[in-house]
Amino acid sequence: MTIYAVGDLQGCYDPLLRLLEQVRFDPSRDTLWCVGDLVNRGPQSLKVLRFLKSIENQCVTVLGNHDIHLLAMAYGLRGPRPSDTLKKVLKAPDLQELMDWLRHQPLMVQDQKRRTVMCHAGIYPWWTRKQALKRAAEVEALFRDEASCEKLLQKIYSNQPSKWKSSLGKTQRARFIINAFTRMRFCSPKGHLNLTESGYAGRTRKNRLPWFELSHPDLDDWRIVFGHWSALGLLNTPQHLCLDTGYIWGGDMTMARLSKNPEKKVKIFSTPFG
Ligand SMILES: [Mn+2]
Repeated sequence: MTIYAVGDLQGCYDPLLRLLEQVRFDPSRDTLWCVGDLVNRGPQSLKVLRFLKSIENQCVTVLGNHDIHLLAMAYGLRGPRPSDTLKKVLKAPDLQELMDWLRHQPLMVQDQKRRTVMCHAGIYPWWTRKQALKRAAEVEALFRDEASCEKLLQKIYSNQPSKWKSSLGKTQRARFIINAFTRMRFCSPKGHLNLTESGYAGRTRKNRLPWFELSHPDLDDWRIVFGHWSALGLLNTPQHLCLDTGYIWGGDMTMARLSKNPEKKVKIFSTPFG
């Protein structure tokens, strides 16, 4: 089995198809991993969702902040933002099925053989791999139950708490877990998330480091596949693979063939904007 991982699709279906053709993706043999943010900003969110749902047994995706925004809109809990392009999805006759599929997607996945994990934004540096998986599962269970999903979506839109403590109350805990997995970019050396900055230039500031520059207790010989941070460009090291190359901003869309051995570099494929 070959695993191909693709960066943020953001409602862009055509370049996804071009990449699948380029790698000769064969659903009987291969699996597609998506780093999340399947929808929004681009013009083809509905097509992307229908396509991924149609290959759901060959597709592993994690939830991104835009996917969660769409869920909140579908439940009528959030209004549109000026840059949203989700109207077609929200009016689709199969909206309910698509949203049911979406809220069953995880926040984090792992492939033990390849020693590879995937999430949308990153893994909070103060969590071990096992803790991260457990905390992801905690929120995934809430999303999978329709009533608790709706309740949770009403309460997650805040940047607080900025720091993890195991003593956090239920809602604060869920909110932090979602923010870390789907929105994190910078973190302070003491563990505070900075959720307001998205650039990359100021990376050397003392109190604001990219999350992946802070060491993880037990992920040294694992690879973390993620997206969400187009300003980074392609990041391809043995430990970190960021596939968000900002297609929606005129960059490439990027796909990687994940090597069986995480120490080996992955093979990168890309298709230009347009
Ligand atoms: Mn994102």
